[in-house]
Amino acid sequence: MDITKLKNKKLVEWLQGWIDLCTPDEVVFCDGSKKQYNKIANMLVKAGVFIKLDDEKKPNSYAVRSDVGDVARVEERTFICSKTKEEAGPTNNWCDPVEMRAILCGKQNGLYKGCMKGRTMYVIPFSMGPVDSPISKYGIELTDSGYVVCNMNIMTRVSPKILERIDDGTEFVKCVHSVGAPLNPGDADSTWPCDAKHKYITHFPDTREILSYGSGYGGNALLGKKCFALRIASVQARDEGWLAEHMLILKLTNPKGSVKYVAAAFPSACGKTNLAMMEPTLKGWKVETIGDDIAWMKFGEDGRLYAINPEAGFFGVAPGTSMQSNPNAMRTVNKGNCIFTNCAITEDGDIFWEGMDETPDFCVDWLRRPWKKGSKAKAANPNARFTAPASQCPVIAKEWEDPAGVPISAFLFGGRRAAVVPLVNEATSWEHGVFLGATMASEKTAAAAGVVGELRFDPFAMLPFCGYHMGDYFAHWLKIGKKSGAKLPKIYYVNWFRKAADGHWLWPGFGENSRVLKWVFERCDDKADAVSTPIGNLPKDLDFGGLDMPEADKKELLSCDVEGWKGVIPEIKNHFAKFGDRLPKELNKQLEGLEKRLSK
Ligand code: O2Y
Ligand code: MN
Repeated sequence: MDITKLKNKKLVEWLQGWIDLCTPDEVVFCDGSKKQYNKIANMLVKAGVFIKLDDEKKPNSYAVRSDVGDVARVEERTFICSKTKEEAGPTNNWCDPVEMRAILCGKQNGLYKGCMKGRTMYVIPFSMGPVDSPISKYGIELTDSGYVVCNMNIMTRVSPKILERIDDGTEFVKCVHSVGAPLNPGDADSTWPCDAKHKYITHFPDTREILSYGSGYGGNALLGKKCFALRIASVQARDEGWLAEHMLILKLTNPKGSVKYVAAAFPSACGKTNLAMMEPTLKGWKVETIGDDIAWMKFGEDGRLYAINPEAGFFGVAPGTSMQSNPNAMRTVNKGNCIFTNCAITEDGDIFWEGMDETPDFCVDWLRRPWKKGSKAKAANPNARFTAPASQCPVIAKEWEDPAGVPISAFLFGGRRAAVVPLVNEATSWEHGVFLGATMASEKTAAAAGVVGELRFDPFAMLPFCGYHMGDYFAHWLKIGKKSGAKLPKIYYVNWFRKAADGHWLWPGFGENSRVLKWVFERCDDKADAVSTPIGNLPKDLDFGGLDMPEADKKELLSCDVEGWKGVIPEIKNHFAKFGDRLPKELNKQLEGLEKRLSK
């Protein structure tokens, strides 16, 4: 494929405009084929960017190390460029779209001007979600990073078919990415080119555009993920009446073979991938994975919300992942076909990170230094990642790519709370559930002993990912609940991280979380009892069978700490105040109701 074969004038103009501005030496259209992936990966190996791992340990897999100044998403350099600051709201960085375009695309000294000199521009046509699903959407990412091309091949569906559709007029999200490191003839290239001092991750919701400059890492550069599937998609979802959420999707099967689908929102680093691939300890119960990070949901004709996972791979946090914490993630990466970013490399050509089941005596750390067992320094960067095809997950549900999506029965919200918040709490209504989502929070620092730490609110786990005013986002959730004929999921707030006054964990977590899923499942069928409390419905009984736990701990996990909740109210008020008059009145009513019930 080349640009001369395209017939869509607008598409050609867009593409040619970027070629003219970025002046790459070459333009390559990506087709998602194994052949092209291998060709680019081999080229990256030759350039010293990719390190081929041992084919017995990790078949067809590569390690790559980033620049030390480019190891994570950069929220402070992430901008929503809506027409007005008010539209972006108090939780986003805003920049005037005209100003941002001048900084990035100015014909005289815009950052993109000549930024791909000496490099190849790759044109990646991709689908978020199964091709042809009514819930999926298309994008094209232009990038000068071979690393990004390989990762996008795993994380999204790349295909010439999508370019054909776009050429035929199907709408698409325009994504442009440059590492910001042009090369003059004779310049030596870096193994991780970037412009660490001038990063811009920018979103133009009105024109459905993403312009990313300076970083080659994860969420900053793989533009299908956080930039498109959450920030731009949340705006599309608002305008079109659906939901784009930072949620895992799991399939839960009970011992009788009956199935329900659950979607769950937790802030980053709260174990979403672990829950999505969990091995239940409860006999006869089964969890299978549909997605581990993002859910797009639309109403079906039956009034239920149907969810797809818009992604095709996992970009999982490596440190802490082990056969103990997430055996199915380990099995997924052990099948190979993965990219490991900022992990350590062992002497026998395998990968290592902190928390893995076995620690090698020696390895080379992510900063390329020799590393010895017992060293103080971390072998892997704390935000080291594996990029793995979802299809390789041993517990991937057979319907994970069903274009129709899966019907959601329950939403789970949660955060890390050492005190006050019970193990599970059921919302009494949709509005109450939206209140629970809007007040999602974790303690700022790891609170030790039953102490109420200062809270960091992360509504719906969307704080860094909502592409518009969060007050309007709450209103959108409330509007979804008012859709006529809607058969809405039930809503729950869970907390796996409660500690007792002496500092011990009250709940074992991991596979034992299946006990909470069982209660949720049975509540959805009206088959489990609950106790009404000021904060919501708590389990009358939970299946603790076979768990060696003090009765006092069980009681503490399942009771309403009235005094503790009274202490949280002022923090919720401060949090709500941020949204000014865009905070829906229903949420203030919920807060007043809670306050009244607590003081009865
Ligand atoms: O640091 C990054 O670029 C990745 S952040 C990320 C990756 C996968 C899933 N979730 C997240 C997140 O921050 O929520
Ligand atoms: Mn995430």
